[in-house]
Amino acid sequence: MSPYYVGDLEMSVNKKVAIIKVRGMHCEGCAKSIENALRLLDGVSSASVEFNKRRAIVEYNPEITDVDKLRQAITDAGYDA
Ligand SMILES: [Cu+2]
Repeated sequence: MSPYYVGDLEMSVNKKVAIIKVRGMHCEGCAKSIENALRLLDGVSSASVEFNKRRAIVEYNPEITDVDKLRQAITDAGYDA
């Protein structure tokens, strides 16, 4: 079995993508600050917040963190999630 295949398999087990509705954003700056807050969390590999669609898309490792913690980071930043 090639090392590439093993890595690919593990990635699919340890990676999930959450789509979280966010309320209270007023501009792109709000979206950026939420992105920054999410990226600081352990277990988050990428975060992108779409101001126009009022949502956050977060790639995370479910063995390290969970959606409740992602939402908590958004509310801690001052928004509703
Ligand atoms: Cu703003």
